Amino acid sequence: MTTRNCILIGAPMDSGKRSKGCLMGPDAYRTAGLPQALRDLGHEVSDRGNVAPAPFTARPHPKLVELEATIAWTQSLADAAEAAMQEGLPIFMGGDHALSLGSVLGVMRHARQAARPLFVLWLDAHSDFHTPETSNSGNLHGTPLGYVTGRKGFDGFPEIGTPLPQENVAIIGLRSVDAAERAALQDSAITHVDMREIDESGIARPLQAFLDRVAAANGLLHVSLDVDFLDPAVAPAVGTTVPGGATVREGHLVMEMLHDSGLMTSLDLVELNPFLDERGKTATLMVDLAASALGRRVFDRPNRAY
Ligand code: 6HN
Ligand code: MN
Ligand code: MN
Ligand code: MN
Repeated sequence: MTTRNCILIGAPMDSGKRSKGCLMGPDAYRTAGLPQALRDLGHEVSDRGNVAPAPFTARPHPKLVELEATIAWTQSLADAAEAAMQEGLPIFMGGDHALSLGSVLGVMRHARQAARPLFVLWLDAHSDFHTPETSNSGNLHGTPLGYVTGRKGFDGFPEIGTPLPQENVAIIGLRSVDAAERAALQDSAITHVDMREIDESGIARPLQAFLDRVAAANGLLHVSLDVDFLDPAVAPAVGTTVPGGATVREGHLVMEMLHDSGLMTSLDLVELNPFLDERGKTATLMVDLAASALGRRVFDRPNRAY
């Protein structure tokens, strides 16, 4: 198995939505044993501690939640992502999904320098394709795919340069998409796979088709794993639970296929809210999924009771 240089980056970002608790995520991943799980697989692992937002001044906004904080996090996380990409495989321990505004931006900058196309796999119940204008909730964790693909209305955020092509994005696990997002998504070239499709034909086929495209283009692959991709029965520690999500095995199969492909170059673990967890079971499952993405095989898994 290829040894990877895993760079763990804590991103205790909690500004992407009203309900709080994701700031405890990085320490929950550490407590659940993420660094050791990856070392046990033979990887180099360095935990770089937690990133902090760039300095900012908070101002009230009629609709958007913690806009200035979110912009400040986007700046610092983009820099952290860009730097870590030169050294190895960054794993962002979130933090809510607004952290991907920064992590994906930093990875885009790296891909540009490396002259490689970037692909993004979004594992989520939601499409996170809003803009600050289309969002009904004002929660910016619902916007990162809108931002990185170049949708308008992200005033005050860092310039993204050339947008991520919609063709290079696949969202898998969908079961809660707002009307404005649905219209934009259907008009887009983003690959979107909902739970109905997964129920009928399985998760492996659309994933493999996407991975084949990444491989054919010699692309970099950023994976963004939202806790709510998983069914709330097995992963309750998230503020945006939607019933009918991926099973434990569907989650692991995705991660195992990612490992076998050898294509993943960066990973976000987002939306874990330890305040809502049950005896650490969601944090433990997320650590196990990350381990599968880095080479743990089902046969070798430790005995766990979720
Ligand atoms: N997430 N579409 C809803 C909103 O408020 O814009 C939910 C967003 C969920 C965000 O999955 O990270
Ligand atoms: Mn999300
Ligand atoms: Mn979600
Ligand atoms: Mn479509």
